[in-house]
Amino acid sequence: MLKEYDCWLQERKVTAKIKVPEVIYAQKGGEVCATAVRELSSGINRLLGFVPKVQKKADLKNSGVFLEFDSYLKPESFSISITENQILICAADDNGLLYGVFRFLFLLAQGKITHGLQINETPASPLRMINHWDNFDGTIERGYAGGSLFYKDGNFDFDNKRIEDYARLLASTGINRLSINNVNVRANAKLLITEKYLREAAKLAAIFRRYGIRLFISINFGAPWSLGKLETADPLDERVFAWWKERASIIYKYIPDLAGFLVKADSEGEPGPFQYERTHADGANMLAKAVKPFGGEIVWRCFVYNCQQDWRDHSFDRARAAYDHFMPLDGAFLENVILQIKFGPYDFQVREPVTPLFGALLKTRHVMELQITQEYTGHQIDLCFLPHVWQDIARFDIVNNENTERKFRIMDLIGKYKEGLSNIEGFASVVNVGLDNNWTGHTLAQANLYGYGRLTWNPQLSAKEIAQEWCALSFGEGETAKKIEDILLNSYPAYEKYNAPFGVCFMVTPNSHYGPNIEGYEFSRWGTYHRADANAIGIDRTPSGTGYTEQYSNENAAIFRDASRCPENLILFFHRLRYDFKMKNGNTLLQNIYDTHFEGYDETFKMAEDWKSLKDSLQKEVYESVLSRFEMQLINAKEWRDQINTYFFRKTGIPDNKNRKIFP
Ligand code: GCV
Repeated sequence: MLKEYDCWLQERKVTAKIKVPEVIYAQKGGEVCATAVRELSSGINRLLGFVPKVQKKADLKNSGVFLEFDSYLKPESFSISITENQILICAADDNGLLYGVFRFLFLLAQGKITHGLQINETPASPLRMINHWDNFDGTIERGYAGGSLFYKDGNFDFDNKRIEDYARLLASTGINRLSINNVNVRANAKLLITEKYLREAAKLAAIFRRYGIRLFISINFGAPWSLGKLETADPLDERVFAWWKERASIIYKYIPDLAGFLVKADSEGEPGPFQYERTHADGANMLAKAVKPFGGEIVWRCFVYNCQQDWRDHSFDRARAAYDHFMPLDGAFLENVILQIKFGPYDFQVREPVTPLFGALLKTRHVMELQITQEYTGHQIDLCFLPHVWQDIARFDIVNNENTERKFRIMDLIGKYKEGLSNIEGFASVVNVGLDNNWTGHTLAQANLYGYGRLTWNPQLSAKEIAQEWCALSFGEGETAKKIEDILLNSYPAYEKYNAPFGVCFMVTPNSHYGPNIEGYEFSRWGTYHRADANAIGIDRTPSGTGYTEQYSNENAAIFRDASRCPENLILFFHRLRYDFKMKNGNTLLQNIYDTHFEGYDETFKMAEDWKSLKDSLQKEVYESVLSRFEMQLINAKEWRDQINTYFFRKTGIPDNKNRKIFP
């Protein structure tokens, strides 16, 4: 029986392929090591039905499960060795032991613990971070799974047990950092860095600490004037620095291991250094100096663009913004500043190219920002298995040089920053959880949270591998799990097809970002246009247009600027094309638009039917709650299909060559 609340840490009796010893020998470590021992003991009980004894003193001759420290291993790494009568989990530090324990339990649950097994794992990314966009009033910006786990009515309000269960879920996939409040720091959230709220924040930090997760606080760059009664927040004003320094010393009294501050500055109305004609390096470095004595870091977002654009002005291209703002600053940031860059140049669209800043920034630490919450990918009403999106991103080759064997794919570069190949240190992602009993609204959206953690740990994992693991852990082995795996893997292609194929982006309802509104953003200030007319669609981003293609490495620029070489799933991002443009399958662009939208709906219909075929093998509540989401998704997919097809039929007057129904 799936307990939705337990996600991938289900209680299930498995038949182990080896005899798991009944004694755990645990070396003395810190708080996180104690958690590892508890998790191991309760995990064995959950899966094998007995509670092992825990002993401190290890006799290596005995049979037992041994948790050992091994200083030769890298930070947060672990090894697992299974011999005749012993299970050895080794790590250099507490976090490593906890991750080793969870991996052992995952493998046990999947029947993969066998004699002679030897595993060594090191996380690819040192920084594996979750961002909460939770507001103090209890709402969550872009949240689709109920209210905030942390706040209500302007105050902290959390259930310790629930937070602990959440920390356990995150740690089990390897998450080690978490920001607790929305990057839009408004209303009471500005006061989070004052004594009034820090006491409560410290309690939250204490729970996450036990699971090896350190917190970030999102701060408002304007705080020195909005809270501090200074008339300025100018980063080069000594009084402003002194204010932040004092603030930091107070904050760190409450949370001594705070990871640092997360900052959204000069973006969508948030204050920032531009107001004082200072650079983002000036802003970030001033804060970095303030937190440095306490070991803190500044995570500074690169989502900086002009959101007051005039749609009439074709010369300005929002896609260029992150690179144009931050590339000139490469090397200007202090060592405890990390830039957080959205994966694409726009904003978490269903398909956009990887931003050219990755690979270009060589002297600045940075992480890639993803979005687990489904802002543009169906609001956790529509099923969209995001590891599929992320897999494509991870496979992006920043150099793409055909003349060399060497690959410079994102997934190979993550964590290699010390080798001077890239400075990508890991990932941050906006999370998809809330107070709903199943955490994520759509039960199958739990796979996205799980998948994000796994991918930050090992970006080489494919969407299929992640789907397989998650299904086995959540639904057990067998036919049902296999069918759900197929449904997950079919979901992103279907969603992309009825939503915005060929990288066209933003045909979505303004503000809510659910459902179609094809010209919703066409005449707005947000800079996200497709400019469809009777003959053509898309933005020319080649040198004859906005020149965005030239921000990429030579080889990538050459591919993107040439419509015959550009990947078709991105072709409308880079090119303005006539509807009669011939695609690789021999059909016109217009016919491909019609085809994908019909297919997207049909594939969604098929997913819903596949789900219905599982009725007798699933527990009623799970079956019905997911079915009701599929019913809503079908309505949405139909709207997308019909509105888009009608829109282009009306523009062009050209019918579908297969004579399917397009409404006039
Ligand atoms: C937190 C998009 C979203 C906003 C979000 C912003 C950001 O514009 O729609 O809700 O604000 O991104 O990432 O800062």
